[in-house]
Amino acid sequence: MSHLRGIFIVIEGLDKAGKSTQCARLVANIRDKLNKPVVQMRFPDRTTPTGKMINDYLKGDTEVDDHTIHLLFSANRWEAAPRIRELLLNGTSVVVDRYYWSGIVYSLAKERDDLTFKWARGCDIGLPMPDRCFFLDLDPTLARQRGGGYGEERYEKEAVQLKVREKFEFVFKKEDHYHVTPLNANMPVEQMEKMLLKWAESYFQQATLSGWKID
Ligand code: DGP
Ligand code: NA
Ligand code: NA
Repeated sequence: MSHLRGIFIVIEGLDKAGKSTQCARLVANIRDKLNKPVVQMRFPDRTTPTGKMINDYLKGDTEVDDHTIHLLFSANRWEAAPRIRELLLNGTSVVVDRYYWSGIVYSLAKERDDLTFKWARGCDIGLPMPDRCFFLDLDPTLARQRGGGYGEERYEKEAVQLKVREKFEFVFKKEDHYHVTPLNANMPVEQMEKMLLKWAESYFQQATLSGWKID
């Protein structure tokens, strides 16, 4: 008897690129159209103790040193890693809204000489690797115009978003490019939804337990 492990999908992008919508729809489609068990997660998970500290920082209620907050975001992912592994091994797929790529780029956007790519990447080495990361790419000028503009949180400013986008491009060129598929997020929601579902469907078709491992 063989059973397939779940697939691990990450959706990355700038603020307001449509990640949350696409995650929710992909999860519903995997469950209802492909009839596979699936769980949706997001980082930062603001419900845990590290998540509460991160939330206070994002709201501007606290000031936290740049390295320290980077480590907290990373810890917020690490504390979920055993659950992600367990779900995948038990055959449940996992769709995640943001992952370590966000971790790197939001820190690199601060442009500190002592906060390097190597340091930022290092903290998340060893986390479960997704089968695929979809990067919903959207010009920050267009993103800003979406649904009421940016909110009030720390990074939700056009100048920051432009920097973050530049850093995403830099990071995807640098490493893990084979895990990442950039998608132009300036397309109708339904079209993007269909593309992601199609990808998941064909991935399930190709997959066999023997060919899959978690690294
Ligand atoms: P979200 O809940 O997806 O809107 O994310 C909240 C904000 O936190 C968003 O501006 C992106 C930022 N963010 C997400 N992950 C990380 C991370 O690992 N490090 C840093 N510095 N910022 C992050
Ligand atoms: Na946000
Ligand atoms: Na979001």
